[in-house]
Amino acid sequence: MKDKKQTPINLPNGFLLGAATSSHQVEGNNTNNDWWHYEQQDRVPRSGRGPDHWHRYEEDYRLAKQIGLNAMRISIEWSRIEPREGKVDVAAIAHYKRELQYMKSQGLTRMVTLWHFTLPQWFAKQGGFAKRRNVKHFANYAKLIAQELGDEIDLWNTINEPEVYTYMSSLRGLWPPFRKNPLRGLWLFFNLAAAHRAAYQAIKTVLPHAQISIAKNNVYNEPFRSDSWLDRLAVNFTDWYGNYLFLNLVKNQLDFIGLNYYFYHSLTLGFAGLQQKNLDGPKSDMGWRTFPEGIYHLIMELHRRYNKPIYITENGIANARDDMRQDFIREHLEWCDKAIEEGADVKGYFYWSLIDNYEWADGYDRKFGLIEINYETQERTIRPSAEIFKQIKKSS
Ligand code: IFM
Repeated sequence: MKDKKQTPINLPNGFLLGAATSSHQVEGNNTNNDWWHYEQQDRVPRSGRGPDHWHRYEEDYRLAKQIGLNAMRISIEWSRIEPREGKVDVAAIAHYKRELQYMKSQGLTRMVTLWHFTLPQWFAKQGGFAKRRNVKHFANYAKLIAQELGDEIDLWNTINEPEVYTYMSSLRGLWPPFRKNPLRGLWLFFNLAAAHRAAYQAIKTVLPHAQISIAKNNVYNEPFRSDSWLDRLAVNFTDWYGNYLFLNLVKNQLDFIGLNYYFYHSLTLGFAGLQQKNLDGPKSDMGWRTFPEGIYHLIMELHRRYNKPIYITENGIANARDDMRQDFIREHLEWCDKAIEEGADVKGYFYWSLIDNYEWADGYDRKFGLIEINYETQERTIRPSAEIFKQIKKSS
């Protein structure tokens, strides 16, 4: 790797440098979804008012612009739009329209995710995405958003991290609805693919030129022993089901690829089964090993397999001390730059996250934000690491 601090990053003209958030993690008081429901039972930490982005989005987007970003990825909260089955809340639609228009006024390109883990409670009660017959509700919602807000959306994600959701909700049972049931997980996985396809068609009937994808979490897997056929088998198998199976199910309904990158695994297969090794090295406050080079390999593999434009829809680090974030971002962007030089059509990078937020079962303890939130006073403070975006703009 070249000297990190000296290397100019040559991002192409029009490259989107942005940050991401999701509705339940930042808005506060999303009282009509399944997470909120379980939060009141203390099955997961309470999200409460959180960073109150619902009322403070103007300040947050002004800060986004101030730190040098030109794009934002947000999600729309389905349970606000349709708090009860078939009942559309026009005030919520009007709110998102104002928010999206405000983003534009700040020079921010708008990528919107339709579903980021939280289900309207009425939909969850009917079995959520685990029931194939429910997919139509999601397609109806997608069509409604296309009709009502389509003019204000530049890039679309239907769903976020389908395999993470499947794993956490139905294989590990740590997220709502806390079912540890592999068969349910299997249905969920395939139904989420069907939900994406149906939503894609629904949006296109309204907006034929809409650019639509999903945000897919891919893990960079390496064999622990490169000369071991068993370790290579472990990697090939894990790549197949974890990284590419879902993408293959929806590849004809993707106008670009959205890549979320957080994880590097060094795998070995032996008498003890499948294991992760090489766990030493820099780690985030989540305990996740950081490995910037992995983003390059994942991009090149996506480029080879699908040959479509790629956006990094998420990449970020929980780092309360803010002593790793700047190098983390710089190094990931350097590896993106290398992938671009080698022919991959990478069009944008969204850091997770713009502001500190609700990290699901980990609550508010994890600090991913470029902007620190004081949850008592709601004061926003730009972290020193956010300076990186201005430096990159100057050097590109
Ligand atoms: O906070 C999450 C987000 O909701 C989905 N992608 C990973 C982030 C960090 O864990």
